[in-house]
Amino acid sequence: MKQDGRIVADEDLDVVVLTGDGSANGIGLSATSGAIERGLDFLYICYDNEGYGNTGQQASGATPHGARTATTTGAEGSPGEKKDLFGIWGAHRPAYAATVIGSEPLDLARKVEKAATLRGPRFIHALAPCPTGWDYDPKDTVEVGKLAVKTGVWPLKEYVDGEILHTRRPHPRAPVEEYLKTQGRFTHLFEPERNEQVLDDIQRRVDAYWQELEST
Ligand SMILES: Cc1ncc(C[n+]2csc(CCOP(=O)(O)OP(=O)(O)O)c2C)c(N)n1
Ligand SMILES: [Mg+2]
Repeated sequence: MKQDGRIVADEDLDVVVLTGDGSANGIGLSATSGAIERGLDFLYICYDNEGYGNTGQQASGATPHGARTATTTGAEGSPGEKKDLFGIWGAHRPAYAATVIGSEPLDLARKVEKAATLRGPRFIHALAPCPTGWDYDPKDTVEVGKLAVKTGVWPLKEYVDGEILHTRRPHPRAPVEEYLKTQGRFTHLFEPERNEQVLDDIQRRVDAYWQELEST
């Protein structure tokens, strides 16, 4: 646009990408990787409702283990693991990356403000509880978000100058069941009988994340 004279050369343009998890983890990932690699100046915000929502909540690369989606309908739910998109961004050494959630608005605001002051590829990854896709009453959105943080399922952190800093450390950590039980997409793990195997798998992975962090 500058070359064509459609904007003046010194115009301050902020490029903001707003995208879902299906696009960020799958459809658009290679293009995004190329943009980070080239050091382009953009703020990339992913609102992550853990599935291809617009087309009917099919499983995406962000769908957590055990969740029921339109394409993972069996007794065990989704067999895969949620992709570590924050880690994928971190591996590119971006200018900044952070995870946020709407139920922690001060943490969210601080990180977005920080991202806005920097230049280069910057990533904000928002877990976005989704009443339709996750099957819960919209009035519980803040509570579901708070439980994602309290149980350690959604770590709040940022990547600055090659280092990862956690901005909240849930202590004591609530059992993941408290979070899972709020959502219809996990009902099959509790009814007609408890699926101890999958529940243990989910808890173990969350425990492993925080234990590794505490040992470093
Ligand atoms: C390249 C491409 N493939 C498929 C689609 C069809 N499509 C439109 S919306 C959508 C779901 C996107 O999911 P996500 O990025 O997670 O956003 P959400 O709808 O969950 O907010 C898909 C697959 C598309 N628009 N473009
Ligand atoms: Mg989505």
